[in-house]
Order: sequence, then structure tokens, then C-alpha cells
Amino acid sequence: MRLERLSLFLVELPLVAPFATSFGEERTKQAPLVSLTADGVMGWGECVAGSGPWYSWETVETARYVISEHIRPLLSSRKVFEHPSELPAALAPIRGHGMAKAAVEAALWDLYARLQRKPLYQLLGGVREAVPAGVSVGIQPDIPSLLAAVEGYLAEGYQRIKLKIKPGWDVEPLRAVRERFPDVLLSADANAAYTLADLPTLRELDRFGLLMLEQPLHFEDLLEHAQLARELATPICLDESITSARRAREALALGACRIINVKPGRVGGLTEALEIHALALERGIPLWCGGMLETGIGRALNVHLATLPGFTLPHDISATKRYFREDIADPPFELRDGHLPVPQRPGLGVEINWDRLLRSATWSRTWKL
Ligand code: SMG
Ligand code: MG
Repeated sequence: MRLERLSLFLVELPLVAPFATSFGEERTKQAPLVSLTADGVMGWGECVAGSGPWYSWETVETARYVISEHIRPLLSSRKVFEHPSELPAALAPIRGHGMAKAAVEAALWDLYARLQRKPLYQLLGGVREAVPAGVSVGIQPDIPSLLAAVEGYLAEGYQRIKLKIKPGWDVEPLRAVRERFPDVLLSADANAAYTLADLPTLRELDRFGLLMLEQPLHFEDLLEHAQLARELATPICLDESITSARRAREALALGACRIINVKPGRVGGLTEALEIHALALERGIPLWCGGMLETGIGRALNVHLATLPGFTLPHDISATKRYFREDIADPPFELRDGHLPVPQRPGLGVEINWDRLLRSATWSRTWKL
């Protein structure tokens, strides 16, 4: 592949409902979208950095800066790639900024798979044509609203319910959902809202038969998670703390988690995610694919990744309409028997809707490489 052009778009889409976590509430989705062109074919990637430095220190603005000012010159000086897995080494001079790098790598994978005329999952070694969908339920104003939301999602067919929790919204909502839906696969995600001083509360969560407790402690911590893991029966899953395959190896060596949530953006790209997958298979650690309220571009990437054999638990990959009334990619993802079908067309298998992209773009730029 001889790269010819790089484009960067900043899009903003309204969410169908506000999404609240332990670190705040989102009402719109902002996303940098990257396209790379070679041989007249265009590949797309989405950056999962948020509008502010809350989930991660990367933001849409740091991603725009790093892609425009640092990744672009590295692409320009190299231009030719035989395979997308060569990109991480080419970007190694840039330390950190994994979400910015991952967006560009995703565009290169899409481009590569389109040029090969194969759906991405076949190139990754995927083994499924549909992936089980779970849903992440934001912090609600009260228990009745929570129960109504969960009931609605279960009626739609979601296979696992994950509740966002924070101090003050933990034991009661989990108890209420567990009492009302005794058999549902249920998990909780704290987005790093607790400390070891909260051990008495976290111990209470053991009573609800949770599939896992996701990222209870500090976003960079491994040692305290290992300590907590020894105190709880519920398996700990790490999200924010696993920013690379290196960190995944450290976490497993320390006993900090028994399950890993893989987000290609958070770990610095698809190649790094594949390395975590290989490690998890070797160690017998179950994986699932997390979500960042992606548009259809990022959602498609997640669906392809989730087809790999080590991804054995339901994912945070929901139908498009759970987040957006109108997406910038077609066709929208729809639930079928609690699963999302894997796009079978070349590459990511979704197409940009240019009309909607241009209507939702707040900024864009194209460079010749
Ligand atoms: O895409 O369905 C989705 C969102 C899933 O809860 C979700 N993501 O910590 O796992 C997580 C959160 C991060 C995003 S919060 C803005
Ligand atoms: Mg999480």
C-alpha cells in the first residue's frame, strides 16, 4: 500500500439519552475520524478519546494535535506499508497517545482489508459470524428508572447487563436488579471510583453473583487491584488500567485481574489488541470487547475484533439505536437474537454516509502524504 492522502474529521452526534458514569455525564458524542487513501481506496478509523480527559487523559483535541502534527509526518516519510501491523513500529517515536495511534491503525486495517476484498474479521482470524451483545446501563436518577431501563434492554435481547456504579449508587441498584432478574448475567463497572478504604462496600457486592467487577480502583493501579482480588469472590476485570499488552502481562503476573476488557483504542491499536488476545489464550484468561459509545466506524471494528476465539464473554457492543438516532456509517447495527451480525463486505464492512458525515463534522482537513 502506498498511502496517498490522510483526512481527519471531527464529528459531533447527539446521544439518544444522556450517559452517566462515576466520572460524569455525556449528552453528545464527539469523535475524530481518520481516513487513509491508497490505490483509490479509502479506509476509515475512529478515535475513541473523549471530549475531556475523564476516562483517559487523551481527548479529541490531543488526538487531533498528535495525528496532524506528529503521526502525519511519520506517515509522509514512510508512505509504503505491506501490512497494517507494521504501523506501530513506524509510530514508536511517539510515546503514549495510544488512542490517536489506534485510530490511524484502524484506518490502515480497513484499507488493507478492502484492498484484499475480505471482511476484516477473516484477516484477523475471527471464528464467528455474530457476536453476543451486552449493554452498559448508565447511572440512573432512581431505582424504578433503572429497573425500567434494564427490563427494556432484556426485552430487546441483550445477553448481559452491566451497571455503572459509584459510591452511593452501588449496593442498592445491584440488589434491586438482582432481585427482579435473578438469572440475568450481571456485572458492575466503577470506572475507578473506589479505594481500598471502600472494601466493606465492595465486599457486599459479592452477594449478587456478578459476572465481574470492572475497574473498581485507580485507573493506573495494578498492585491494589491484586490486593482487592484476594479479598473478593467476584472476578475483577480491568479496563482503564490495561493500556498495552505490556500492562496486561504485568496485571496477570500480579494477579490483578481474572478477566480483561479489550478496547482497541485504549490499548493503542488493533495489533496490540491481537497481542493481548494471544497472551489471554495462552493463559486461559477470558476477554470481551469494551465500548466507547462509538459511531458505526468504531463499532464495526469492535465487532470484527470480538469474533476472535479468545473473546468469550458478551461485549459492550450494542445496537446503533441504543446511542444514535442517525449514525455516520451505514448500515446501522441491529440486534438479532441478542447478537450483532458481523459485516461481511470488505474491510470494516460499513460505508460512510457522506451527507451525514458532512452535516455532523465540526472541523475537517485533508493532507497529501
Ligand atoms: O459503547 O456501549 C458502549 C459504552 C460502554 O460503559 C461503556 N464504556 O468504562 O467501559 C467503560 C465505558 C467507557 C465509556 S464512558 C464515556
Ligand atoms: Mg469500563
